[in-house]
Formats: sequence, structure tokens, C-alpha cells
Amino acid sequence: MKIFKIAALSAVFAAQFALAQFKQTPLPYAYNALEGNIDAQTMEIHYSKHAAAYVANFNKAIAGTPQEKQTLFQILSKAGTLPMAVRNNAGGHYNHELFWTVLTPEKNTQPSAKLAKAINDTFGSMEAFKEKMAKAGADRFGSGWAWLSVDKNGKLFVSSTPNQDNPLMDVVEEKGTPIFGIDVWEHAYYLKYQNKRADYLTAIWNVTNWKEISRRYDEALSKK
Ligand code: MN3
Repeated sequence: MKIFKIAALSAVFAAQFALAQFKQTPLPYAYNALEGNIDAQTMEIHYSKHAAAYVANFNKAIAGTPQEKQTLFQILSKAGTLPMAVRNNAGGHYNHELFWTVLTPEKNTQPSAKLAKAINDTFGSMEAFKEKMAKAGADRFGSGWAWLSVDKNGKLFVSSTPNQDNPLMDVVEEKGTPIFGIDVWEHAYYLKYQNKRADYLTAIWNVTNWKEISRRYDEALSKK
């Protein structure tokens, strides 16, 4: 009886494990860590409900397909050839995993000298970059993202994508490696900011993790 129970439990465990190819990484700070800029309730629902649903639905959508054995990057790079459920949920998973890391409760993180120079050279100034990023987020009609990415020549660019698309996908016009992204879906800000997306887009700079964006910048350049 005992052996039977263990066998049954192992089977359940194995089944769950097989379905959970992709997983959320733990949030790198507490739900209330960004309070004042992003409220605890929004963070909790966003991480534990919205983002959790993307990864669960992603695993469901690829179960029994060749994508089950591919990397997230391989899947994103041909999102346009895959079912909508794969495109939306693979994007949703990747985008949120990036999003949590580019925010931080640590005050006044700074871009590396190399990234600061690239921002100045590309956009004119940090202020001009922030304006461009805010405009990309504000102009996105409905739901989507604003991105700072590195293109195939190592140049920075700002873009925006609808829904859960991102610059790694074959379907987007401006392709590159995202190093910073702002979620402009209402679920990312509505409880605190309601219709005032612009205020959320201003507050985000108080919790931006420039250390992580700089690390991602170096990583993107090293792959060129
Ligand atoms: Mn979101």
C-alpha cells in the first residue's frame, strides 16, 4: 500500500515536472519593495497571477510539440510561425522575467560608463532617452511594451510592441536584444495610477535597475 502510494505520488510529480519546462524565477524583492512607485498589491497580482498564468499557458501550449525541447530564444525567434497561444505566452513569460530584474528597490543605481556614453551618443542625453521611452510607452495603443534594445550592429534603439510581442521575435519590425522593458498593460499600473499611464511612466525611473540594464547591455554586445 505504501509502495503504491509512493509510486502514485512520483507519477504525479513526474507529470507536473514534465509540464513545467518553463518556470518563473523568484521575484528578486518583496511585493512591497517598490511601494510609492509600484504598489504591493499590483506587484503581487502581476507576479503571482498574470505572469504565473503566462508561463502556465506557455507550458500548456507547447506540451507535446517540438517547442517543448527548444529554448525560449529559439521559440521567440520564430514566434510568427507558431500558434498565437505560443507567441503570446512565450512573449508574456520572457517579458515579465526581464521586467522584474530591471526594477529594483535600490535607490539611484547608475548606468555603466559605457552604457551612459551609448545613451548620450544615440539619443543626445539621458533626459532625451527617457522622453523617448516614455513616448513609446504612452503612444502604445491598448496593451504592450516599451523597449530599449541593442540591434545587430550593437546600436541602441527604443521601440514599442503590442500585446506580449518583443524585439526578439521574427514578427516585429525593429529587431534586437531587449535590455530594458516597461510593461504598459493596465494590469501593471491601474490600481495605483488608473488612467494616468504617464505618471506610471515617470515613476518607473525611481525604481529602474541600471546595474542590471548595464549588465544586459554588456551581455548583448558580447553576443554580436
Ligand atoms: Mn504584465
